[in-house]
Amino acid sequence: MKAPTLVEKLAAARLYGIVDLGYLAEEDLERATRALLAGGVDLLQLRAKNYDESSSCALATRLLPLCRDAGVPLIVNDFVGAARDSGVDGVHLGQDDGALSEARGRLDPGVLVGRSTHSPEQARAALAEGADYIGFGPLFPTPTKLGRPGIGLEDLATVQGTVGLRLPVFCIGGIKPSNLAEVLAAGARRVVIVSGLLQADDIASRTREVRELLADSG
Ligand code: TZP
Ligand code: MG
Repeated sequence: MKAPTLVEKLAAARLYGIVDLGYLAEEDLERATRALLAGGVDLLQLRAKNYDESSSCALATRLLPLCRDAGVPLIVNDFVGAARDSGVDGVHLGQDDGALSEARGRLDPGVLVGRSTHSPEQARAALAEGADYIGFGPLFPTPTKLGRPGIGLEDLATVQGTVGLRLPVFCIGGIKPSNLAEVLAAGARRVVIVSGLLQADDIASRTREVRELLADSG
């Protein structure tokens, strides 16, 4: 059987994991990456908030072979140049990280460009701007993104039922195995989980547990 393309992998993705150096020591990066991949994340992001572009690029270069072996797309947060120079599969940009068209112009064709969104308006704007996927949240307040209020679950079904028909919407922010059912019942189809996976004693089994909950939800 032919291997799925990047676009097909994105379209099928339900669980997006992040190796976040706010939670992991640099020397634990490969161990955590292997565990998330073994547990079955569909996409993986490198999030290295206190690192500059060239350090992020070096970290991405370390992780890329692991992700390639697993057939899981690797996405770099914040830095278009790091994504380009490391040859990963995508870049993830926040609201203040510049125009998506500018990012796309600096990347090879087909490289994914994702956008963080915090409201239905921003979700619609990201669609209009040509994002390949969006993050939508934080649904709940979270120590991973301090200072940002939770936006709650009220708008989720509308965003999933509109923007979500045109591009993948990954709900994010404070999602744990314990509240995943509530998030899915509110209309989420796909989720990003950071601390809920990385803070587990056994990251791979926590990831498997979440995968099963997602699969059970249809
Ligand atoms: N963007 C919106 S919420 C968030 C990001 C990066 C952090 C999500 O982390 P967690 O630990 O799953 O709440
Ligand atoms: Mg950013």
